[in-house]
Amino acid sequence: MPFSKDFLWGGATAANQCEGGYNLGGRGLANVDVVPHGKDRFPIITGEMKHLDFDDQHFYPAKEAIDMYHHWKEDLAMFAEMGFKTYRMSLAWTRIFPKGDETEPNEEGLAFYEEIFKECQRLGIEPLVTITHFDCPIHLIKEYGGWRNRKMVDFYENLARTIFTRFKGLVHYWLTFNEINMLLHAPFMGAGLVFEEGENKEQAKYLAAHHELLASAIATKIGHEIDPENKIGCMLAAGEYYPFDCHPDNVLEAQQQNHDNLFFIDVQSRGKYPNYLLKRLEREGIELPIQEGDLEILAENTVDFVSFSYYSSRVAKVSDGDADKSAGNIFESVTNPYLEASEWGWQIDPQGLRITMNSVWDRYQKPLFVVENGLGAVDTPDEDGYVADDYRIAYMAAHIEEMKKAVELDGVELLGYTSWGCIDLVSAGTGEMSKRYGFIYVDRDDFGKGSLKRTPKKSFAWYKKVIATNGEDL
Ligand code: P53
Repeated sequence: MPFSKDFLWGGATAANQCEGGYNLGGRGLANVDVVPHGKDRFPIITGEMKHLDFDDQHFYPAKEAIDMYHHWKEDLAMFAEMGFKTYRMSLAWTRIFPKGDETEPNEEGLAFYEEIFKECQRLGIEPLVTITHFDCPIHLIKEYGGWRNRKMVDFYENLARTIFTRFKGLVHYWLTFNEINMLLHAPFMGAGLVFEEGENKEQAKYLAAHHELLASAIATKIGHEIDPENKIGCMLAAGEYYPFDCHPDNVLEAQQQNHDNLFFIDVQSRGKYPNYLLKRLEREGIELPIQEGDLEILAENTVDFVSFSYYSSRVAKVSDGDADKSAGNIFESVTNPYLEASEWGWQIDPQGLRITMNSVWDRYQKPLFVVENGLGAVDTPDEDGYVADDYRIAYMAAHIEEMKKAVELDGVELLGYTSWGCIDLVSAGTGEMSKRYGFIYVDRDDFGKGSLKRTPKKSFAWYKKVIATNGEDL
């Protein structure tokens, strides 16, 4: 049997993509609330377009999302019915600190999450909590400029201390920042950055990177002090870069592109900035805002495990124009001629999961956790509202099969697997509802119409069987 009997099977969501209730319970506004659906989304999430308030021209899907704020009990019951051992979710920072710089938390927000965690424990589900999943209080962006400001480290520390204290004993698995390397690709989502005119963007990103890495290490320290039972992990948007071919230029290019993503995890897991990064920043005239004592904090507070999302592998080729670029993702990649793609142009590569797991394991030698994987697809319900999503089952079965090989044949240590968007939710990249990942269909469209009714898809029964057989019967 490849998976241990306490293997953590489950599913994953993020507050900003499912919770809604954006103005309820004393919650403040966050960056993700003001990110609309439609053509302006991309320039906004990449920090190129300043948009920090609502207007009448756009639809804002995160405001209500799938209204888990009011449906969480019924949703958890469905997760329990599938046999989830864990449920990955994130906290909305602005429910707990509405503006972000208060000293005292909002009790209503803390009580909301406490209820959820208690219900999880009652159902035998271990919560896996992402402290920040692409969210940053809008006040901290307007007043302080987001993560380019070192004060953010203190605000995050206050958040971390508050939640570790309050949820002690209810939560044991934590992730500090979702897809921390996304900061380089979608800096408004990843770090609350909006670029000023004429600003050195690279410099701003690496300021933010150092502050987040420091905040992550401080949270790890506090989390361990408050409860030695806490397991605290980092989170990488993974997907190995393959060289386009065996031309050494392309092999080197792939290695360097992998470095650009992995340096964050090198810091969080090995405890120091890698030389390749320090040398490159020095060449480019970018300075890291390292202050006395920072390097010790990073060195002394490394993570307990390494988690990552995996949707696709990527391909690196020394640039000869944009002609063969693969569509549909924030990460640059050229098209891999050996692979099929999803309806959104994400290339499908189950073996890439085994390859990625091996690379990450070889590099860090810490337990891994696959905390996102899945297929975003258009689902068409029949007249009873039932979706026969065989394509999703095929995608997931193939990936779990390869994950099994990484464990059984290669000896990679793996804590668990949580599929992305176990219930349909808003897409982070596009803001659409129609890009669905769930085992549970939610009746809502791209413009907020629909009853919000939840209906199990064919994959619901399939995943239940996968969990019941501990991954034997795919
Ligand atoms: P969507 C790409 C673009 C945006 C977010 O993505 C991404 C990625 C993955 O490489 O990261 C994660 O919704 C993220 C989730 C997100 C999921 O991928 O664009 O952690 O929030 O929903 C899927 O299809």
